[in-house]
Amino acid sequence: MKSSFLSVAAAAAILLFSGTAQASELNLDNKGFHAKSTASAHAPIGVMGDHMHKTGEWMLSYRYMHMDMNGNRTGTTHISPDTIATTLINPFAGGPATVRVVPTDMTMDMHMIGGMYAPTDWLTLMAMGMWQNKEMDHITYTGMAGAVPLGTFTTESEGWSDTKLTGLFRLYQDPHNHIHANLGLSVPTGSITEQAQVLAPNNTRPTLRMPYAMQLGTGTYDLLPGITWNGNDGDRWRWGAQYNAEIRLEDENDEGYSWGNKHQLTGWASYEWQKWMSTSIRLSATEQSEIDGSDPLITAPVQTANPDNYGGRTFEAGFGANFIIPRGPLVDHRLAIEATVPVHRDLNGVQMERDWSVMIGWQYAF
Ligand SMILES: [Cu+2]
Repeated sequence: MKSSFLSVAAAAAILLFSGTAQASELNLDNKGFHAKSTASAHAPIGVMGDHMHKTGEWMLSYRYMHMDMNGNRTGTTHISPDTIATTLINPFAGGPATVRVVPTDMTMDMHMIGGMYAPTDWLTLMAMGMWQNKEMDHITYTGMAGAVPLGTFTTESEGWSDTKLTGLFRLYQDPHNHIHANLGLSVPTGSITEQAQVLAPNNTRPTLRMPYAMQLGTGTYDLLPGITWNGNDGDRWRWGAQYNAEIRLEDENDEGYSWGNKHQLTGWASYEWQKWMSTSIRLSATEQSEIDGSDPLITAPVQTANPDNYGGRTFEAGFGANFIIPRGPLVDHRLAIEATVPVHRDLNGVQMERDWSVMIGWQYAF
């Protein structure tokens, strides 16, 4: 993992420096560029609520994200399925002493549809809905103990997630800096009662409520506070930083638990090769607490059923590119892509680990 991250970073650096020379030699910037904005006016596509709009301006957006998780870790170290099945305590009374089902792979696909509108210069309103699909592969071990595999199975959940309504409030602006506050509310429109058929250690196939990780929403109203700073050198470089959080506004949802509060700090820099194209590097640090409380229907002997096996600290690096269509019938349409890889993970308990994700997006302001 470490070596692949370094090679991605090296490739990005080479791209960055070789492009600097080319762009200044060719100086194609102003030829046929008719768009109202430039590529690097927006942050990397993975940053939400990064920019505001002018009075009366609307924006529509669509983002697609794919996330891939493979294998498990405890804290910062890798742990094998056999070790988990023979050593990780199953906390639920009446079951086996250790967990007997271990997740091995998970994918998430998210489709995010957003709208923005600025009723006045100091306020931009933003709404975002999300449809998601989650799939998790598991290995089931035979009986109450030992490391003999019984078989594998996959669970899937799909549907709308929670809906986010946010206001962006301009706090400060000069030619080189823009600062705004983000204040949002997450409305619990995502289901938290999704079920799936599983392969149990006694070789039966019951249908059970899926563990927390496979549910589609948080089940609670959540506050989404944040602050965003965008800076630029008046030429080709831009940078920014954002703090954002998810704070649960209720002690527990209808099923008896709440997700841990989440805090994220991210910073990025971008370089505009041409007015229609920029590339970016981003770092982000995320901290989330474990789940508080529990759903009494989630008691299977699997690590994901234990609320303590949630949350932790992760550092990720992102490499992105922004494009704006400079002329023609699709002038002003934006396209962007960003890939992220983990740099450091320190997870609570035993959890699947996030390996990489990629987001592509389309945005259009009018
Ligand atoms: Cu916008």
